[in-house]
Amino acid sequence: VLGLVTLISAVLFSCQKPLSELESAAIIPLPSSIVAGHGSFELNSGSAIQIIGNSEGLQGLGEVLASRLKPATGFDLPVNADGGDIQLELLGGEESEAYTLVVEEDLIKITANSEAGLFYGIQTLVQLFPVAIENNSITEASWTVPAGKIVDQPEYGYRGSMLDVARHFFTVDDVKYYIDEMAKLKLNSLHLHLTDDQGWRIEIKSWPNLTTIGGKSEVGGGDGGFYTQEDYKEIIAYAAKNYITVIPEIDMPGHTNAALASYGELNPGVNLPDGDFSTMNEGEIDFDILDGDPKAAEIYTGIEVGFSTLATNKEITYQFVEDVIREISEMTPGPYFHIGGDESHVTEKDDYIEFVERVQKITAKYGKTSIGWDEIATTELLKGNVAQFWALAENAKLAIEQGNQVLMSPAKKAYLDMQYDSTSRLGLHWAAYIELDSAYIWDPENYDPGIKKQDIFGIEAPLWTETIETREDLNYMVFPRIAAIAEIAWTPSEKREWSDFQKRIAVQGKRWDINGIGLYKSPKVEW
Ligand code: TNX
Repeated sequence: VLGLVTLISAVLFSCQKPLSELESAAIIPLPSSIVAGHGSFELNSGSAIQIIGNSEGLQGLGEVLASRLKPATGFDLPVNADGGDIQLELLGGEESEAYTLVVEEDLIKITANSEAGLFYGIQTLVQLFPVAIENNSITEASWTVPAGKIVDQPEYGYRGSMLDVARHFFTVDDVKYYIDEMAKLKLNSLHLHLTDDQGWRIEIKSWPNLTTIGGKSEVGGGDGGFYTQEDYKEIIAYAAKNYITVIPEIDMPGHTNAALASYGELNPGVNLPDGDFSTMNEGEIDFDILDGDPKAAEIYTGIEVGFSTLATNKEITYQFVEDVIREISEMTPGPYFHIGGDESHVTEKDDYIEFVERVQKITAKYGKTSIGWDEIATTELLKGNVAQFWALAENAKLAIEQGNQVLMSPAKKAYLDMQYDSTSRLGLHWAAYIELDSAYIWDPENYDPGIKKQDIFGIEAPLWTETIETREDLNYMVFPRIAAIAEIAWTPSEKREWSDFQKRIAVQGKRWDINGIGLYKSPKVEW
């Protein structure tokens, strides 16, 4: 009997193609489950993309895939409702970002319960083609995809990166470029740090000086710049097509010199009358009796932090804050508004608390959940609001004690502006030098004993731009580390292994090279 079984399985086995290399494919972030099949699928000029299911975005998703495959292959893959050897199927069922990708010899099928899931399946599929798929002109190659099955879903629902467009301004095109690269790594949240001491970057119709004055400076004395409301909406729409939510940040009450330079009345303690000013409302003060209105601050182009504050005890300040939050919230479909709150070193503690508590109520009034840097946890947080851990675990713990969650951006690991080592041509190093292995080897749920898995809202890698002026600079700081952070946010910790990531990131580096991204070639990788 045993002989017969062996014989039968030998016969069956000999009919099959060898096991594919799907399990060692260079997918970043690494999927939760990969099982190799036999043989491979080959894309050809007769291939077609079939969309199955009911949703407005399906056609667009088909086109996303077709346009990713076209430049290198030259194939004009049609997107059809019937017939096609690459199928995208939207299933009914509970909303999630999960997807399943099955590759057989004559069929590729991606299924998901949401458009976002299909979008992530598409990103994985593109990574399964030879790296030459990234070429921008027609390339002779056999466009094969290893057979097998991938079942995948993210570990964290918020997977983000922050771009500081305040210290140096980045154009709408730069931001779109950043969105494209984030999307390929399955990041879903773009936090825009829109204001700081050195510049105000978003048009506010009711306070026009913010951009006519505050928008025209940046670190080092350059011209700065700002987004019109139309520009901002364009960024939001572009992000949405990439299943990315934009989180606008107005940093306050500190980091506000650009606003204070635009409007004198927002400044505290300048030309104020004697007496108990803090109990007076703006309307009750007759500035005419003073020797002039409060003076606007000077434009600031240095990189020191912690010297500025809004006048937290003037009603005009809250009118200002409310106008800004209202105008931005009305343009922002995403549920979050980032209120900053970091390094307010010249705001009295009590004033800080009162201010942050009041501002949280204003964002709630406009339907948004507040996120703020970890210092906001020293105030009473509204339910559901999020503290972004960057420096102090004590603050993260204060948030957790209040029943709020923490967005993990520990500066020692997740800050994309930290230098790789002492020879890095850009960046700061106040928190740490962060080589690629250091950016990869950490676990959010074990980072601090006081922060448990259930306390973690998500993971975000901020890029501060004091030393970053151009897209080239940005590329050097962001790539490859953003891939490490994306994998920490997507892949369960027990699946992550540095030696395996080292191999996959080398292949990813080839893709970035083809796309002209001048990444940092870390000596920790054999590129
Ligand atoms: C600290 S991180 C800051 C930023 C700087 C950054 C530079 C945080 C909430 N505040 O204002 O740009 O360090 O690494």
